[in-house]
Amino acid sequence: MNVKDFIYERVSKGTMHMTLLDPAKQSPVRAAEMAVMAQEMGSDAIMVGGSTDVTQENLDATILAIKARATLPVIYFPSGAHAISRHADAMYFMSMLNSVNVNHVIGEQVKGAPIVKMLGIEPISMGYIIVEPGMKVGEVGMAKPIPRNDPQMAAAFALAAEYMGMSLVYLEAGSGAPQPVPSEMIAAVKRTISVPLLIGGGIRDARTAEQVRLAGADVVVTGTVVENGALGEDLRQLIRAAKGNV
Ligand code: 1GP
Repeated sequence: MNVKDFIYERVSKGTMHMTLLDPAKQSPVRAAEMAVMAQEMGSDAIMVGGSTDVTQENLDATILAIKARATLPVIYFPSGAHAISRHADAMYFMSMLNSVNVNHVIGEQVKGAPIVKMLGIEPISMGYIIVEPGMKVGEVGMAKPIPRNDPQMAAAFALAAEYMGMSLVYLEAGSGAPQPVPSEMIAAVKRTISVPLLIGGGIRDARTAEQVRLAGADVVVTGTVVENGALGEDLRQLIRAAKGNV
């Protein structure tokens, strides 16, 4: 089964949890340990990516190390066409829809598409929408973040993504955001679209993960909480809350 079908089937049964690992933030060996731990604690897939300092070398090495030890699907979450790994099970083929820089909307994608085809990686189309505060990814991507008090604007962006044929929509508050995407915004987007909705940024505890799930997330994404070494019982509780089997 390809990874897109896996995601679609899995979200039809309930909310998923995905663990994001940034290849620039730890050694490949450590990333693999974190992936194994996340898998044991119930995470459903590993995303690999980061806004800065991802190179072909650290990307390949990290994905290979993870795949040698974990059995979860590994999905590349790119920040551009400068690094693309043939070792990933799939990659998000994504457009930052609210960037003011056309390079992040379609430029990197034009550079990357022939490489993805040549390497035979499964592309999963995704509309990527930055919500305030946006953090590093909003800055690097030159996003005009969706105001936190404007759920209708988020819903309109998400619906445009679906109408353009994108298979997934990702609302991103930015890694390390003080608060996640607001629940009212998640709910408004969920009511509007029919493709799976990913929510990430600022989800660090079980209570927040549960709020995000109850608001309508199909996939809850966490990164920092694993990077910070919270690999014990707290992570298990967070993943349970994200998936609803608390
Ligand atoms: C990145 O939003 C995710 O796309 C991860 O955010 O690091 O805050 O979990 P955190």
